[in-house]
Amino acid sequence: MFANNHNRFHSVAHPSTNEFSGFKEVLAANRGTRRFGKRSFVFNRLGSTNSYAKRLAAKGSAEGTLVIAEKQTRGRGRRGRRWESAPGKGLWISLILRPDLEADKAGLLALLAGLSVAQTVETHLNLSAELKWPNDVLIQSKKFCGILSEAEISARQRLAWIVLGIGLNVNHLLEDFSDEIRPRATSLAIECGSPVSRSELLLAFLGVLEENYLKLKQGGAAYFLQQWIRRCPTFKKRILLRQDETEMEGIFEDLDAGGRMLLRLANGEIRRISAGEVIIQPE
Ligand code: BT5
Repeated sequence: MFANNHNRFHSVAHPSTNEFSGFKEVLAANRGTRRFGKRSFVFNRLGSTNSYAKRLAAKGSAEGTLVIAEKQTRGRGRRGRRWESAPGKGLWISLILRPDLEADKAGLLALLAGLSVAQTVETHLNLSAELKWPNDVLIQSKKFCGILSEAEISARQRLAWIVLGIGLNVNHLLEDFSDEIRPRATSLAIECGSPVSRSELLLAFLGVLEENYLKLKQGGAAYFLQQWIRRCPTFKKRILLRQDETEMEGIFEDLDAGGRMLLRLANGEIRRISAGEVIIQPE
């Protein structure tokens, strides 16, 4: 579906500058999804697509509403961390879902988004992606995608809505990343060796995510967790998990039905973890 010519990329200084992004037109012509991206808000520049989508969700916007920006000035990671969102290089998107699931299933949807990114780049770009709990998608240990999910919980402890924010480095060259993240970041163009059409990638991803989401709602959680685990190099391995100021070492034993990590500590105790940072993988 996409060009995969290893020689071409290096002869093009800034591969994305000539690309017609036209997300609005591309989304309007999309026939590949039933609901995802049918309503869209397209910006040249926005603080954060997640912040905007959360406001839309709170005002009642429909499931499948998509917010996308060419550039974010305040792109966010988890816990207020910064997400680098260079103009015209990536896909900076947020999708509103109204899954009517128990609140403790929110983590599952973030895992599903990461899995869908991995499956999209495998199928459409022939790349192998790795998943890092809870929300990173990597290629050969370098991060090209992060997921930020933010939800509103109803009084009945169900998900009133959830915004899935997906940041995907597509046409970055290494010099487009800050010194701070350059050693640990990559883009799809770097990995393919040629530029990648962001609009084709967007449509492909929305199709995969919608199909996965519908299957999940029909009771397919166990299957998705298996698919997620298959792509996770630290599964069943010894890891170091950081939560705020504390660190725990243990074996990444399993995922529960809500996407939480079951971490087996040295004394045999199993901890159920819903947030944290896998920081090293000592052998
Ligand atoms: C994430 O946070 O990985 C979630 C990122 C979600 C971004 C999307 S873009 C669309 C939507 N709108 C938003 O405002 N956000 C979402 P976390 O796990 O906390 O990782 C953040 C860390 O990743 C930073 O502290 C950096 O070390 C690193 N980082 C920042 N920008 C990056 C990039 N473009 N590529 C790779 N790594 C990056």
